[in-house]
Amino acid sequence: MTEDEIESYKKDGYIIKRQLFSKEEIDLLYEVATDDTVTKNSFDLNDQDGKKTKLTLWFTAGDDSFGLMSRCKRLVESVQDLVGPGEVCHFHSKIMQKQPKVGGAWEWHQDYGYWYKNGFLYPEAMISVMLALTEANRENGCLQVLKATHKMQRFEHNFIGEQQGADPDFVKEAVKTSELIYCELKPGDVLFFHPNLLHRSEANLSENARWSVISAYNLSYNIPFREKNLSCITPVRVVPDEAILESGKKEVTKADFLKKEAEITLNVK
Ligand SMILES: O=C(O)CCC(=O)C(=O)O
Repeated sequence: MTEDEIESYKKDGYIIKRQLFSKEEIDLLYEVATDDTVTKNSFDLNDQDGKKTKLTLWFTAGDDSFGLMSRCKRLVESVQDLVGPGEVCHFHSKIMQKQPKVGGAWEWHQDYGYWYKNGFLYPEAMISVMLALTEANRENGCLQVLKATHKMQRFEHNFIGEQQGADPDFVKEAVKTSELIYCELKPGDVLFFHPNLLHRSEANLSENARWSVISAYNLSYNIPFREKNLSCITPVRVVPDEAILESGKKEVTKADFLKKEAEITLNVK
């Protein structure tokens, strides 16, 4: 990250790095994402209109293609530049599968609205990183953010249907005073965003799938007192950028895939 990019992240609460991953890498990752192991381990969360948002989530970043992606030098160094000093750990990754016509919406929320409930004390030590596996645009429900809302407080989060959303009264005020940004991404683009940045996405009513992977990171000093999973405080074993392609197609097979029932009690998306 350049100084300007770091400044921009601090000011706006997000930054987009275009084409951080090559077409060859995205082709390989998309092939792995559409494998049986990922789709079989996905679960649905219904939005308010009964549309389904499908995701597959795991904690440990291993030696599969997505583990290598989330541990590769360019990504971990970018995260480090944005979150500052400390040992970077991988909290979890999830493949968001927004299918054509049926992919559901996400309510306005802050990721720290959830993670606070896991007992993390320092939001500044955390970050979300979204890599587009397909094009994401306004038609297929790209992520929307309210610029600079990371400077507001953490809002109360409660269930709105099956999802947790930020207190609607506070969201209404935040919407009035903040610029709405549609984060349109091409495959290979990466959006880095602050855990207190308000964001949402609309349903995918288009003919095109919108798939992405979101990896969440944490610094090892930020030890959660209600989270049993140790990945979030285990420093990432960084691999060279070439590792993704050099290792070839490696399926995601995990002992720690998250199941929906666990999601409800753990407050982890
Ligand atoms: O992928 C999306 O549409 C929304 C995901 C999201 O907001 C999140 O995981 O925090």
